[in-house]
Amino acid sequence: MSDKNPHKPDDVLREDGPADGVPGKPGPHTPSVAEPTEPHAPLPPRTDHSAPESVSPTGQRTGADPSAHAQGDAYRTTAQGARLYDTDHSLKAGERGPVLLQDHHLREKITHFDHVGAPPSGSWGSIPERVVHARGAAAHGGFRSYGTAAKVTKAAFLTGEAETPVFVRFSTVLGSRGSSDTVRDTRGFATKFYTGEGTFDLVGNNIPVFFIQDAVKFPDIIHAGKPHPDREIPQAQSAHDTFWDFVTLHTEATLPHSRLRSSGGTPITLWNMSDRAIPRSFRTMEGFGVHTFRLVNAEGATTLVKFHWKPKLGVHSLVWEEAQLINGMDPDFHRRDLADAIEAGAYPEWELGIQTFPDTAEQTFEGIDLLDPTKIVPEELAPVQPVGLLTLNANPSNFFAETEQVAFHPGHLVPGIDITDDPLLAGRLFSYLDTQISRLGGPNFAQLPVNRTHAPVNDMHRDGMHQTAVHTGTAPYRPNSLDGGCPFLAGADTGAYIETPVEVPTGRKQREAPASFSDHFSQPRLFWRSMSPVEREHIIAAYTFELGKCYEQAVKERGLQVLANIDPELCEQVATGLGLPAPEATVPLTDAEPSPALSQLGHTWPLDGRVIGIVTDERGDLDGVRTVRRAVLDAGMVPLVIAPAGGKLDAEGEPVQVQRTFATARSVEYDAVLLAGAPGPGADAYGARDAKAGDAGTEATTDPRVLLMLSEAYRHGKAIGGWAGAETALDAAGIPAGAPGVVSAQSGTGALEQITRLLGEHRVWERFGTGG
Ligand code: HDD
Repeated sequence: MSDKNPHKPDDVLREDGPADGVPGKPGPHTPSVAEPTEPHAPLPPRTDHSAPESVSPTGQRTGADPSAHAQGDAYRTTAQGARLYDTDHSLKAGERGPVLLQDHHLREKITHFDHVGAPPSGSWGSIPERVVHARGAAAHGGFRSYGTAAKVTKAAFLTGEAETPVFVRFSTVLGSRGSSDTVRDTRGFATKFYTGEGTFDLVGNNIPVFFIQDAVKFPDIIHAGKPHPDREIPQAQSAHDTFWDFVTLHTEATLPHSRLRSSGGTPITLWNMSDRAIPRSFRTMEGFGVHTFRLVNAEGATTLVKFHWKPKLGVHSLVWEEAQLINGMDPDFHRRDLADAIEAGAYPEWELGIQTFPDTAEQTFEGIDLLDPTKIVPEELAPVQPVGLLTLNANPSNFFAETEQVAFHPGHLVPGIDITDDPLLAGRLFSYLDTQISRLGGPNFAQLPVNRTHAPVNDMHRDGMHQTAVHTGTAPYRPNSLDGGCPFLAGADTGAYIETPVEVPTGRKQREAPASFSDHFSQPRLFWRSMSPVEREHIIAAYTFELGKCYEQAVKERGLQVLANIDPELCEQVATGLGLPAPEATVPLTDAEPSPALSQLGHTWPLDGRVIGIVTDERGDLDGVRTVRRAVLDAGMVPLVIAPAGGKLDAEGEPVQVQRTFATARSVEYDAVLLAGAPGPGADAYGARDAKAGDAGTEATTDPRVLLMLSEAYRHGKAIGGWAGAETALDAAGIPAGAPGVVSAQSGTGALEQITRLLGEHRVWERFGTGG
């Protein structure tokens, strides 16, 4: 891909010059390596930009409309023009205390953000799409507790035996509703438990750390990640200047003068550059509640916890080229995969687990700040204890009514589950309720079928847009005597939700983060050191790609500085790819003990649902194909027969149904590819038109689409095999005989047996440069 910005003339494709300045000379648009902190007049518009001009009633041009100059003065203000001294920290009762409702700037900033979800154009879907996590897919299912959590919580759905109905929505974060599934991004993993005590929502992600530490920064990170506001490019990508500009600024270490301690984009950015950000399937993702929650047991004792979802199928990712190909070939890849698996009865399952920590005044564990959502607690320090099993077993019957209208909210809590003073969680408690007001058209969204609680509702929320409940009585207030005092309040013994009366830390009312929030590098280093060589190779390639797609030199340089503070090897390799010098670290590098649980390699996973493509044509060993299909099905996997044309392959015996043709099949759909035995002359050509069986003098050439499938499968580390005569096609595809993960056998079952062993590790890791 060209490095050139098609929108900029050559002379502004500069390394160090501005868009509207002299090439080579710093000008007003040259970003600085550090965040500018001295107030100065706004930068002039770029030469290629112009704002709409106002026209007088008589048609005279009156110059640019001043309203086009919002964000056009040196000092940042509220919408009412009051100057701000801090827009990076919520107002708290003490440094580690709860966020205050009186923080009107926080509420103004988040409210404005919440209500900008874009209405999709077109006839389908006429409500604003979610401002983040717009693209998603969902399923119904059930959660069965193991009863093991009773020690730490009284929440009935975590302790009792009854199955709790659930609705789970998976999503990407940045892309709009029509974007592709397999982009590099964090994935949402939101679960609604319809418990008898009220609804509990666990609104998590597939990455256990977050971009920022304080919710007041959420509009900033999302504005930086979303398409550039001038041209609305790029869609659903983080590989662009504004994203990297933001995440590489604002680290205390690189900005010693800044009072901005809370930001911390570095940990999640590293996760996002790892294979975690391109999952193979929603079914093979872990999920995390991210924040530390507080559980309360029947005796009132409290425990701090982090929630984890562990997929039964194992954690499994795509490789980057595969993800990019899928974006074009099947943008609905993840959505389709989830729906197909459920329809086929291969119900995905996740175990819910908790890490537990003593609820101490410090709210730390082994020196790790539990209120900082950019930090994990390694599983080796606090093992994940299983508490129940989630099974997704039904697809929605109406995408709009269920997947689109479902409204999650971290404030949907049940007795036994309470929150902590994590400042990111505090802002979420406001945002999710607020955002539904415009997305779902008013305050009564809880009455939509998918959002209705399974517990009896007895509220006094009268009237309002889309009210469908018919409240009775004449006294919707408390206290009242006219309705006989009804409804009454419950107490601890009658199932009330009572907040834990924890001590509030003392201190001033302030906008500041605790000092521990400014450690942005020790955990990224821990993550890096926990990766296997092949995972490191993928991370290096991802950074090289993403920073390489940035146009601004200063952004690339700052990106390298952040990497130098994580690990010199990572920095050097990426710098080499960018053709830039590698800077030295500006912070001491810690010798963080690696956490093997963070690596996706080194495990053997179940084979359920793995897809095996079987390539054949009418001259192939169809008996062998039938036997292999049956064996694949018996092993709980999915066989897909691929042939030159659709229909049935008729030979003696039962006809073989073709499921994919050479025109519709691409390697990305399969976890492994098998070439059916080719018993006769020309059969190993797999459908090539010029290779009629037995044609003397005609050189049989394998169909180029089969060759492409094989070479892609090989590059992407997939198991490949064939039986009796298939070797010629492998050879034609340039796949060396005896290469790792390439098997050949006398019979189909022999080849399948070997392939199956390889699939347990998901991929043939030795194929990647560093050899796993
Ligand atoms: Fe959020 C949606 C996950 C921080 C504001 N978020 C949303 C969804 C998920 C998450 C999975 C999609 C829910 C669905 O499927 O409908 N968000 C997270 C996690 C976070 C997080 C794991 C940090 C630990 N979010 C976060 C902050 C804010 C928001 C700090 C704002 C202050 N999130 C929203 C939102 C959304 C949302 C604007 C968009 C649509 C919706 O809520 O219902 O309110």
